[in-house]
Amino acid sequence: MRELPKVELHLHLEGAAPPAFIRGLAQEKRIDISGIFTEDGGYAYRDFNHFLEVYEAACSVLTGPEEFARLTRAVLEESASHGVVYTEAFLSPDFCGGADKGAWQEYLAAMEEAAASVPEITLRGIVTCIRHFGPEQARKVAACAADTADDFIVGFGMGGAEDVGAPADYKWSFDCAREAGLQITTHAGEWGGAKSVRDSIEALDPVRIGHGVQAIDDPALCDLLAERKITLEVCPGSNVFLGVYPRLDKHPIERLRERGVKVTVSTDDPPFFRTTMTREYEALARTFGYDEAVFAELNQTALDAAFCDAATKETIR
Ligand code: ES4
Ligand code: ZN
Repeated sequence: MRELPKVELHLHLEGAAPPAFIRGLAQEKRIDISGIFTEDGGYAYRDFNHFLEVYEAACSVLTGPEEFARLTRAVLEESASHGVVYTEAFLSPDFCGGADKGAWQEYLAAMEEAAASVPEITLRGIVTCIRHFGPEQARKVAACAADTADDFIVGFGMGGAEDVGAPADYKWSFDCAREAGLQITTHAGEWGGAKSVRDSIEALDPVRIGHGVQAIDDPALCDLLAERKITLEVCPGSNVFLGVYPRLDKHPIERLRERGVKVTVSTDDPPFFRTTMTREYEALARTFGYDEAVFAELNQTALDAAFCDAATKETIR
């Protein structure tokens, strides 16, 4: 399972930071974030909102472009070791100099150069705003995204607390990014129900949705997703770890697939959820009987929905 070539579309770069890497940087910089670690060296948090706080604390040791270059190398080497050949990572100007355009360009250059040093895997970036930082900050993030749209920065998205504000509050940012040529995804239907997916589609017109799994509760919405071929970036391990579903056998990934919804598999924030792409595949094989043919289909769906250009896709196929 580990060797099987994999395409991953939903990975938060900072959220993929190995805890030992973050702890090492904290020691180097004499920043005390010892409270965010468990005794066995993992990340410690109680629930999703606390996760977002711990996530920010971990990011506080990523103080400059060089730290992000080191992070990028560490994350890509780990992904490549699980057979991932192509990955799209959410990159956050908010954690890279506070969504200042000049700073963002420097951080981005460092990440892109670092990615080129790991040739076993192709990385593309999705600039992401953070919903609970508010619409005004999101506009600054969108400006950074629009400013750096190219062959590497291929998308724009939104993560963070799904219960803060409404998708429509972020419409200006998404339109700005789209006009710059970026493709659109947004987190929805992880916590906010099927309504959150519907509202996001109406307000932001995404071609992909991060999670989106709660759409299963609204059959007409599933039909709409299938019809429009809106691809879901499903993160089963993340959903089970955070308690969106009590166990993988209750997770709707297979029911969505049966209904004709385009689904793909990703890890979200692997060390936070104690997962890897290998573990995701093993768990899906065990629980739903997924075999090589199903994994080939999931990877083809992911490649079809990837935001990179056609020539890049050819090098992955
Ligand atoms: C997230 Cl803002 C952010 N970062 C990492 N993982 C996330 N999941 C949802 N929002
Ligand atoms: Zn996510």
